Amino acid sequence: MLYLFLYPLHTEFSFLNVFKYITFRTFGAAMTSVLFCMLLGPWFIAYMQKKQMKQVVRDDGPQSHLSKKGTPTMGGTLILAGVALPTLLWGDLTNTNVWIALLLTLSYGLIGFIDDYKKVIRKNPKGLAGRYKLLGQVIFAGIAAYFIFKDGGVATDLHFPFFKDFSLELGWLYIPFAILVIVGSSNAVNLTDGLDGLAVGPTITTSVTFLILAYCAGHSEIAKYLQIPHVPGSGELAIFLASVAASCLGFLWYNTYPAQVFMGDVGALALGGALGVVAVISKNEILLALCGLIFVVEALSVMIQVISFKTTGKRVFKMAPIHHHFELKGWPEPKVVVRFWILSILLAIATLSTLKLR
Ligand code: 57M
Repeated sequence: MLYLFLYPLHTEFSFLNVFKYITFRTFGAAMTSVLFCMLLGPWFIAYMQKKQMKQVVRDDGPQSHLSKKGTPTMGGTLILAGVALPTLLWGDLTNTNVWIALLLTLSYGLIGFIDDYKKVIRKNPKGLAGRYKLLGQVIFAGIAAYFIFKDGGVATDLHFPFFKDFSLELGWLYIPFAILVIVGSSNAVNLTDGLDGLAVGPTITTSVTFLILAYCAGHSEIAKYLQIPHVPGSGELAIFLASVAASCLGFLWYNTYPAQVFMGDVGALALGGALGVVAVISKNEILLALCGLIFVVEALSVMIQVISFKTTGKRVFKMAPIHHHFELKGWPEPKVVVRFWILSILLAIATLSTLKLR
């Protein structure tokens, strides 16, 4: 909004020329988001407490989790406001990719909100039935994928890190592939969100990494120099991703151990969807699996556990998702979380290093 209103005035006031630069607006969006979440956090937590929006904790989980009963939840609404408002304020609102990323994120937030609402307010422990959740995710991802290829100007070939001259032309199959990436990412982040700060940390490292990747893909000269696909307009996603990372950082202030608030499905499904959709738009789907390997491993641990239990009657992990396995092995919760963060930072460095290793 500031870009649309203030940049045209640069002919009269030359200092307004600064609004042209994505880097300046990225910084502005990040500062707005982090301050928004940090300053409104205490009010939000008190409000959720007053309205009895408290987490119901399953009693078949690790014993240490029983003390978390009553923690205010649905903090994702604060995160999403901290993403949407700064993106609208600092982003170029004529950019289709920004709208696709933002609306997909908010639509996934809506699915999560309905789920949380049923669990927390209606006291229905099952929440929104899994099949309706998945159906909603597939429909919204399908709409996003359609617009990415129709209006976003994104090609339908799949690129692989390390191989600069090789790409796989998927044609219309790119649409189901994009849906798989977005829905898979959303559910993987949701499964990861089971310890204080566990999902938020890798979401910050992944969104900062994708901020750099999207900026590079959107800049014709940098993309040419790095020999990565050039996606016109994807640089503007840096503003959206800065808002995601900074909003999560502000939220982490309150979500770190011992958490004063959980994000709920409204946050987890939306953040995972956000990472998935920017990976598709910036043509970095494979790199999302590397950068977000923590999320992939969490989801795989559930699949392995379920398949093993159904076929052999035996469990591979003490409990899935895998973070519960380490908890039950006796690692204190903050140790599991910080070690997963360390791995996520290393994965982000590995992801960025692929930019030069081609
Ligand atoms: C949601 N939700 C947390 C909070 C958060 C198929 C099965 C593996 C599914 C899985 C599942 O339901 N996962 C998705 C995980 C819950 O947190 C809420 O949910 C939101 C995210 N969607 O924002 O609102 C609990 O997680 C803890 N938590 C924190 N700090 C945080 O910052 O400590 C969350 C955020 C909270 C709190 O305790 O109450 C959750 O885990 O329920 N199911 C499971 O994860 C369950 N695993 C399981 O059943 N494993 C089985 C098989 C079938 C794979 C096995 O290993 O044999 C575990 N979860 C729990 N208890 N709570 C085990 C039992």
